[in-house]
Amino acid sequence: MVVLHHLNNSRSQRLLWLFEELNIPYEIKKYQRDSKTELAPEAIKEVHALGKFPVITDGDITIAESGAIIEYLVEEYGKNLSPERGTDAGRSYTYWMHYAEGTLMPLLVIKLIFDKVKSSPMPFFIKPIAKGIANKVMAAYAGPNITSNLKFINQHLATNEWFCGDQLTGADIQMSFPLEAMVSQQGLDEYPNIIAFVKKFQARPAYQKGLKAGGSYDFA
Ligand SMILES: N[C@@H](CCC(=O)N[C@@H](CS)C(=O)NCC(=O)O)C(=O)O
Repeated sequence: MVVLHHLNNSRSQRLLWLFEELNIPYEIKKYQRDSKTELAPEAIKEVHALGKFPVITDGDITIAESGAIIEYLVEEYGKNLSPERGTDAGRSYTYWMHYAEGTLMPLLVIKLIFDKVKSSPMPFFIKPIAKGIANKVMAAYAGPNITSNLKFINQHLATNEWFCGDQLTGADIQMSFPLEAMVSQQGLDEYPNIIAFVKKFQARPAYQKGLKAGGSYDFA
């Protein structure tokens, strides 16, 4: 049976949606973030050396990286969630599958780190310097890039029901985490197609089942 190593409030939530969508039996091994540092527990390093979530095992196969896991599960258990390779939809699938963790998530992580820098306790004379650096990086790099990426995604969703056309695929599941995290934290009122997309996938019965199975999750 496939085992999902699942961290609360994390990228592994989207895999629970995928399992339910594919209707395959799975087992969840739950881990909790440290309540102060929010870091993952060390125990996951016994499953995969890098100590990040999600990780799955399927018999003696171990796979990390959400994109690699989604591709594996879809290939093994649910080809209907992957468009035919060599078609426009197939190229789109590869693009969005890489884009989610290769382009979009790094920008969100930069924002998260600098927001943390600004709100962290520190000596009063360091605070303006730290705040100044954080604001500069956000204004010169991360901020404009996040905006251009959100416009790009919103535009894509204006003419595509799902990321690869008119059918749900693994790429939608891969894109779901950064988009629902941003909608829940920032609202994204100026990007109505992104909001509609998030509402649409969150309403799916398989998504709701995955949500119940995973436990606490702040972004739904
Ligand atoms: N690109 C990787 C990112 C893995 C990753 O950073 N996971 C986060 C969860 S959202 C994690 O394990 N964080 C806990 C930590 O760094 O201690 C993937 O998509 O699987």
